[in-house]
Amino acid sequence: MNNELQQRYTFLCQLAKEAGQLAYNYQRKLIEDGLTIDVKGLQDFVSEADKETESFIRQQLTQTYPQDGFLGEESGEVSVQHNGEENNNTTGTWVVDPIDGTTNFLRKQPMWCVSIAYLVDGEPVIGAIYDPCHDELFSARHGEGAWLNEQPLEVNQGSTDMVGLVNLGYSAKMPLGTYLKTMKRLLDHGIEHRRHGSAALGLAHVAAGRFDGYREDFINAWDIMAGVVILREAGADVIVNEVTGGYAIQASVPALTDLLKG
Ligand code: LIP
Repeated sequence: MNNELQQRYTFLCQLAKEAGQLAYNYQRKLIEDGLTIDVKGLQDFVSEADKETESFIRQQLTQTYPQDGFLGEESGEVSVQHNGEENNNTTGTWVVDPIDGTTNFLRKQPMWCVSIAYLVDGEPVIGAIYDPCHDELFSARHGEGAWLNEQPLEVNQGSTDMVGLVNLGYSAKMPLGTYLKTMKRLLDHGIEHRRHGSAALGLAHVAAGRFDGYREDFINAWDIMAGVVILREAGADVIVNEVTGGYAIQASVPALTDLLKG
């Protein structure tokens, strides 16, 4: 990995943990005093925690890497340099979900995380997903492996009869019938599923061998890009397709790829 990317990776891992701690403190505030919450749509919420955490991440990134682009769930595409000038020659783009699993966060549950990826020519080359509730940092550098804190990450290497647990994601922007067919196909083959409401964490857990696959048929770039590079480096089959307005993603141990795809 070139030195510039290595520096970004080191910076990214520290930033993900700092942003996660900030968001965690907001969840403590939520539990004690409450937070301002806006409704973006059906089962789609945003709070001051999301906005302030993303603002912190954006400020750190644009200050340190003013030549890079930025895409965040709450502030959208920002390609303006730190000094306010238009930034037309970015070397790469940071893609950020400040709190993935927002509904869980707002219901004072632990299944949420910070997800930050750096893309070059549209492909994630470094990524970090931090779960502050469990102090787990999932990270990866393209071609250099994936880690959970200091330990190398690898998908479940169990024999095929040990492959049997999948994490599914669902949003109202995808056909319900497809989701139900996927569930039925898995159950017909004795494969159990869970649904946690955080795509980034679900993807990270596949990389850690805690699940054998993840599938969601409509998702946003900021939910998945860090997970994609982490999963690729952990040995998963990763299928990302562009759909109208977003992406469809599937990641799995090779033994499950065809069944999960359907
Ligand atoms: C969430 C995703 C989840 C999806 C939800 C939502 P958010 O992201 O992680 O997989 O099913 O609809 O998009 O909104 O919590 O950042």
